[in-house]
Amino acid sequence: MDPIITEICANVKDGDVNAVKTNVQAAIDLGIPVSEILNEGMIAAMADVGHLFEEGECFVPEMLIAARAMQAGLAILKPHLKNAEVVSAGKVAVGTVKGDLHDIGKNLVAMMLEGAGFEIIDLGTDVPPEKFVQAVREGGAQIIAMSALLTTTMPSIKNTIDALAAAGLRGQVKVMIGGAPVTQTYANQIGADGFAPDASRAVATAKELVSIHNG
Ligand code: B1M
Repeated sequence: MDPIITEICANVKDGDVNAVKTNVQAAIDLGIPVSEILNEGMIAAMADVGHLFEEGECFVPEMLIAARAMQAGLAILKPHLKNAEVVSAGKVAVGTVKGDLHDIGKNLVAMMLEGAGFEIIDLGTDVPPEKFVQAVREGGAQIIAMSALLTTTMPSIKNTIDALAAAGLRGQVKVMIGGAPVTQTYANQIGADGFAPDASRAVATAKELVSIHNG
């Protein structure tokens, strides 16, 4: 691994925003693939922070500081996440479900989808089912993309699917889900149309769902 990637990983863990910005830009300038900077540098750092948290060796403030550094790096990577391939337009409402404040994965999914040509309605975090319903009814979203990072907020995904059904909209929107504790099995159980384990596969899933949606 290029030493700069190891450095970016350490910078994110330390929450050193300036060093992350400088080193991510330097890595891009060196021609290191964006996927390597993202996966082996930045996402790996957040995984480490998560392990430290589990072991009681770091706490919520440290997680927040690392998250802020990660977001700073993502802002620099964003223009480079664009996919050259042009896809048919689709409108996706993206949000982290009710009760859940984690937004890095959701932002990454939104960026990758945007880069792949999708129109994004970003509903933010802690999104109640009725806001997703509104995004379909008034915003014309063809896909609802829900992220959940906590086992305790996974039921909010199912509640949102139920709310779409209760509003009579389930037949006109595709639902895709993801986030660390979410699995394909869970997606099948609750009647979601698609699942993706990471942001790049979220693009493939959204493309598939749009083509089904458009018949
Ligand atoms: Co939180 N947190 N956190 N946290 N946090 C986790 C998720 C945790 C696993 C840490 C741990 O214990 N190891 C744990 C959850 C345990 C569980 O439920 N099983 C946890 C906990 C417990 C908590 C609190 C309850 C802590 C507390 O207060 N006691 C609290 C809850 C607050 C709330 O939401 N109500 C909390 C708070 C926070 C912070 C606010 C401090 C901060 C979030 C800041 C922010 O997001 N702006 C934070 C962080 C940073 C984390 C960890 C360390 C990192 C998360 C992250 O950003 N990962 C996390 C540990 C971990 O994940 N290893 C942890 C990087 C990101 C790129 O990955 O979001 O998984 P991820 O997204 C991936 C894929 O999952 C996928 O694509 C992305 C990669 O390509 N993906 C999708 C995501 N959404 C998708 C949607 C799709 C498709 C793919 O389609 C729609």
